[in-house]
Amino acid sequence: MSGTFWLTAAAAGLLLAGCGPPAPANQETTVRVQEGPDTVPPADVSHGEAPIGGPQADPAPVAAHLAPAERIRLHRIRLEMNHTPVTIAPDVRYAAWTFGGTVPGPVLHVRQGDTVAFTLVNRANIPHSMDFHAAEIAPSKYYVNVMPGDSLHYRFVARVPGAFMYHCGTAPAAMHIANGMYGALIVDPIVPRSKARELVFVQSEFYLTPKPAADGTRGLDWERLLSLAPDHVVFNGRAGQYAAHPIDVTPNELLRLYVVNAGPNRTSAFHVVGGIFERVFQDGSQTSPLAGVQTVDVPVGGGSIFEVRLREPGDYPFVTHAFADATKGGVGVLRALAPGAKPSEQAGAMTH
Ligand SMILES: [Cu+2]
Repeated sequence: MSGTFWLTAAAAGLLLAGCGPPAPANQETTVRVQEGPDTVPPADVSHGEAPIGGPQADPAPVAAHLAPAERIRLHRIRLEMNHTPVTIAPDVRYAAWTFGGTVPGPVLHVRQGDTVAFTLVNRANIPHSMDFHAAEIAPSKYYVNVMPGDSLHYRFVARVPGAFMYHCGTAPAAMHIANGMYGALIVDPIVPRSKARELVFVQSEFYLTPKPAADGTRGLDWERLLSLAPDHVVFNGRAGQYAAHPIDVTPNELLRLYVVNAGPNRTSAFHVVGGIFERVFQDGSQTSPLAGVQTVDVPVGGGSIFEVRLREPGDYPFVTHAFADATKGGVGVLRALAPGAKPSEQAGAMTH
């Protein structure tokens, strides 16, 4: 929708009550209302900041379901860094810097006490690096620049359970993160958590150059980044993708949402509309979860674990309740299906 929005006299009279006498109901006058988001007909569902159920042409959504951790104690993980275009919103391609060719990078999943034997390979044309928030090692030894064509290997023990960010730490880190170099590493506790449907959401922002490059991609606008003015705020790399493709769940089943906020700038005020979190494990905290809470901030560079049950069939948006950011794409939908209902397109079952 563009330009102005025209209202009949009767509807305009309702909107403009107090601004002068409304036109008679039978008079076919129109009132020009200044363009703005409040002139767009609202979605039927509360917090419907993005259309629910997108057109078929929408790109396939990124996987949200967390695969179980492999039952091994030594995880050999190799990530290649390269620069490649990715889709961040319908019809928006971004010239991203990536771990493994996707934004976010792959979700990594281990158990407390496991060793990660990590190899980083730089296929890009500038230096990059890797900083695991789940590791307790000396940055001066391991979070160092890897030159183009070079590689780096190090190990760490994932001693603390939780939802952790990983990212490139090469300066300026805000640029490397804003360009897409981040992901989530989930560490399960030694005593397994209770059975649940587990989903991972990495929130982040994109700051776009005003015009596309010759190849049609947009790049990073550094001034917009410094002004904290993102064009898109996304879960798992694409604006509103889980509103366009809701994630099917079952009423009353335990949902466990691992939310990592990569930023680089905006706090996530994470909230599920129509739900109250039974427990929230903030960052690596296992011993004293919050209970019975509605919205919990996930700081930039942090990750928390949210447990919630949706009590009846229906669509439940999840958002950052900082609503400018939800409007920019930080919104998705959990669809609690009545028993026997036909499943939606399964967003969580698909991959990049
Ligand atoms: Cu980098």
